[in-house]
Amino acid sequence: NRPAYIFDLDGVLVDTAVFHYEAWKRLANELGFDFTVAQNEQLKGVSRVESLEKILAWGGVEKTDAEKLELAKKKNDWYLEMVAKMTASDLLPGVLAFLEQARAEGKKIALGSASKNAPLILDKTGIARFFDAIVDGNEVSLSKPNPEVFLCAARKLEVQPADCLVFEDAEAGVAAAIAGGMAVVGIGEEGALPDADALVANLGKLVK
Ligand code: B16
Ligand code: MG
Repeated sequence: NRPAYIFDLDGVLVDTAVFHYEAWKRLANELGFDFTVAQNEQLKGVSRVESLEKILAWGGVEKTDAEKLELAKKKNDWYLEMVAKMTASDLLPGVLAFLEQARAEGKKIALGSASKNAPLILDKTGIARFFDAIVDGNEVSLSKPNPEVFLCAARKLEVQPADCLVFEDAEAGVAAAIAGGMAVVGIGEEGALPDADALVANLGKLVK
């Protein structure tokens, strides 16, 4: 029963993970290799640059910083083509109802995402209006599991970490919330995210 909620974006509010996966896979394939679905799990909640570094390492490919910048842009352009088609129907089950419930209960609401495209996605899916504060990859450079993104959200909401409940789908995100001294609800299949305080399949399960 905490007064502030902090939501991760990808995997909690929307399923942009599939778009990220498709775009990264296309890039890897172009470079002449592939990676597994299990490896892809390690990219969740991780920034664009760090994701690219991991993928290049898996493929045993070396690139200069300038080339990396170009590759990251290429991936992001493909990703944005998919994001451009998003609407409210791309929200994960129960998201709208849960955000409405949280508002009605007077919760302070923030976004804590690693994505630089977060504002665009909130806009396309029509949920920007629910957020009192937004912290995304444009202002935080330390990737989850570093707690910076969530601590910054708490500061913007003017609450203490102990007042916050984080909703996260990624291992790195759950670790970030714990490191920040916050409680965390994991979003995932049974058995996933063992370190989370609770686990639900989606936010709809928390609608009263
Ligand atoms: P962008 P989240 C994360 O979003 C994604 O899970 C991760 O796969 C992605 O690389 C990262 O955002 C950066 O996204 O390329 O749009 O800046 O889960 O922290 O909301
Ligand atoms: Mg996520």
